Amino acid sequence: MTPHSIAITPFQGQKPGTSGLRKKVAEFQRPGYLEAFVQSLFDTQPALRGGIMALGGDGRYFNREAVQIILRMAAANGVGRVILGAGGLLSTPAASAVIRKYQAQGGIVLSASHNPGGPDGDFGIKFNTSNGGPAPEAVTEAIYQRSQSIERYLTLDAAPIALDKPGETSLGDMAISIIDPVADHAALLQTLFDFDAIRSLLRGGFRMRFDGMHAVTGPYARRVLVDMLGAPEDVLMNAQPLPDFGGGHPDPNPAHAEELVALMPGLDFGAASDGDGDRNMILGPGIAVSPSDSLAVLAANARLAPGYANGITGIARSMPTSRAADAVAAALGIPCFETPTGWKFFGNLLDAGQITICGEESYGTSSNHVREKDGLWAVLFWLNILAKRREPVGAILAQHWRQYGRHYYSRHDYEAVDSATAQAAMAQLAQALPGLVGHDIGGLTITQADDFAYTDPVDGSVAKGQGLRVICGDAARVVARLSGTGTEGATVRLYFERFEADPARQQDDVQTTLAPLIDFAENQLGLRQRTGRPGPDVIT
Ligand code: VG1
Ligand code: CO
Repeated sequence: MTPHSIAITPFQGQKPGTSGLRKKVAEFQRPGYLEAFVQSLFDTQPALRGGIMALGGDGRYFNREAVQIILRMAAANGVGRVILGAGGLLSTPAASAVIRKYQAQGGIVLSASHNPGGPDGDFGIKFNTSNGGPAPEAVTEAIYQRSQSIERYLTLDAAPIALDKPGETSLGDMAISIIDPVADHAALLQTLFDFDAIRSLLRGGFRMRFDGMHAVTGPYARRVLVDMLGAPEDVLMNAQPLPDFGGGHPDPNPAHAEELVALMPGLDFGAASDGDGDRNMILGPGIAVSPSDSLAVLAANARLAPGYANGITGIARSMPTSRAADAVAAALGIPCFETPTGWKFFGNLLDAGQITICGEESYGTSSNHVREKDGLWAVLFWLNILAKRREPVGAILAQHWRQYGRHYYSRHDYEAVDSATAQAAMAQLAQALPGLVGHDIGGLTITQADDFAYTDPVDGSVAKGQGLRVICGDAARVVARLSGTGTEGATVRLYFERFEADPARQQDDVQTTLAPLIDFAENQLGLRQRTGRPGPDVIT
């Protein structure tokens, strides 16, 4: 099997966004499209030649075809060994764990995460580096630059390999180790949490459901919750991965997980994760835990879990994530870092040991056990806390707010807006920023208004244009930014945060509490008016 070279011309727009390259399936199916991007990756990542590469995806439509294409290309490009999840599956956190365990030089994860799948849905490809984390911007930029001048790709003529059974095989000179996609990740999680305590909680009449949303986490949840922790089979919902996610939107938030939300009055705990298993949603009866609060609660209770019994060194959160975590860090006397949106910005801080736990408002939390966000990790962490504290989710939150204050929080998304309209709205706010300081929002004085820029404290790299923010001291914030994961038009995200120290006012309605901030954003950006929509498409 000799590698051969196929001529191609570059495709426009192969620029990875917040998390990898995401496009409509039809775009990825264009002849040479996936190949052009993958060859750009091999051309710019010489360490993969002769090295080890992990490969797997979230099982969405086109996953299996893409795996075969990438295997042939990897062999032709001289990769030494591919570690492949059986069935072509690996959740994003599992891929991170696998890269680290097998000391791979990198890995490819096939996923468009929470974006819908199926023939008319989205597909995506992400590259993770040898630390197990999403490629930093310098790497994705190099891949993109290469894609703009690519003129050939390398492949082999070979029959598709059988993907589904673990074992050793090969393609040309390249070894392929097909592994159980769940085992390594499950074993890692077991080292972090008190499985005995969780087992006794689950056997003691505790009522929970885990919603896999027909995405990749189902098999992981089955192994950990049912096989290892002894939960009854019926804790699992939608646990069978399907190429179109059963027609659903594999985004674990109360808006998209209605089926689980509807069951909650009769349950003690509900959880869900997204397409590629890196997000998590946590519900208690009558309460949805905001992801920003979840990060803060995990940090405050970290010592209850064996993996964090010695405490945490620091916390990081993405800029739009509420400052609830900052309050915990201050109380613990540890640093709290504010990074741009996207997990790639946590990598250096984790590698340098400056943080142990990090999270985003978009239902992502994780720790230094991997270099990705980890949905099942967060669910187990909550179960560990519940097993030790034996209090309802709502009581844990109420106590947390009494101690640290409550950061009321909500995100409003205007999805698939015409790009020019979205740009104009953002430009209007950007222009207004310098004049806003000193004005007030509902009686709160604006102390700072800027476009967030970040200098990485470890390597000094700079990321600019990371979101417009209007800050009222510690009391409130309004943030606006454009999504970097959408595949249609532009999605505008508005983030609202309001601090409340008074326990008597910590159980109010979130949207009502945030109303002055929401009105301010409409005055500044005019999204309702510009789009003709009555309000945001999704409120979380
Ligand atoms: C969104 C979230 C961001 C997250 C990213 C990838 O990005 O806001 O916090 O890191 O998705 O998550 P954006 O640019 O659309 O706001 V996942 O689970 O979709 O890989
Ligand atoms: Co995801």
